[in-house]
Amino acid sequence: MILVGQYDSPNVRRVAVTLGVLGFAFEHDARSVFGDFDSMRTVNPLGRIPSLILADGTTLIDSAAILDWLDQEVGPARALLPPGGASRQQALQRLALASGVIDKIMASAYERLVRPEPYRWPEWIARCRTQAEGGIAALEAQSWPADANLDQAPLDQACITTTCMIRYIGQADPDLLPSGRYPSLEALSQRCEAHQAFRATWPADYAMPSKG
Ligand SMILES: N[C@@H](CCC(=O)N[C@@H](CS)C(=O)NCC(=O)O)C(=O)O
Repeated sequence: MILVGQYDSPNVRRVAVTLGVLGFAFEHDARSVFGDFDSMRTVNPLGRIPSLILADGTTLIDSAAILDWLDQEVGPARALLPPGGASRQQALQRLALASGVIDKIMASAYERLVRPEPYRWPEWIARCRTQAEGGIAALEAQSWPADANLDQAPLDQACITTTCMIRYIGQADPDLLPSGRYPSLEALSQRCEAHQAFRATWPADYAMPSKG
């Protein structure tokens, strides 16, 4: 299968990490969603990333739909979302928070970086950043697994997506993550980023910042 999209996208990255955690072999098509827009639209009619092209030629779009397909493929015993009950509800709420933060950080980043300067709307950027901060604080208040050796412990989708969210904020709007403000999320990120499936998505020249 082929994963389309670059790893600076948190939605692509969470799919790549999930593929790695679940042991799927895949090729990476790193064409750019902005630079290769016309060719991207031949993969996904929406011209967005990620897409996952399956061996039979079927193309799946949307990270949540792709993650759901991967969970279905491996079955309930290995799925990264719990199959039901309170643990599923909790995981879905964490995913809603993390995905919501990603959406708001992305909206404000596009407003700052993509929209031509004369048309930028500072109040909208401020609103998006306030919404993102609400979601980050709510995620910080959750209790996260304390197992230091994630290579020995299963990673769930809430941990994967939240860690991809943290990395994305660090790239797109680092002022929202001052060191020490969110200690639980910092610890989660440190633990998960050390996992091989996360490391495989780092750029070759990337050095993970040390804690503190
Ligand atoms: N709900 C979609 C959102 C995908 C999304 O926001 N992709 C971004 C990159 S992370 C993108 O394609 N942006 C370009 C655009 O929307 O034009 C998913 O989870 O896959």
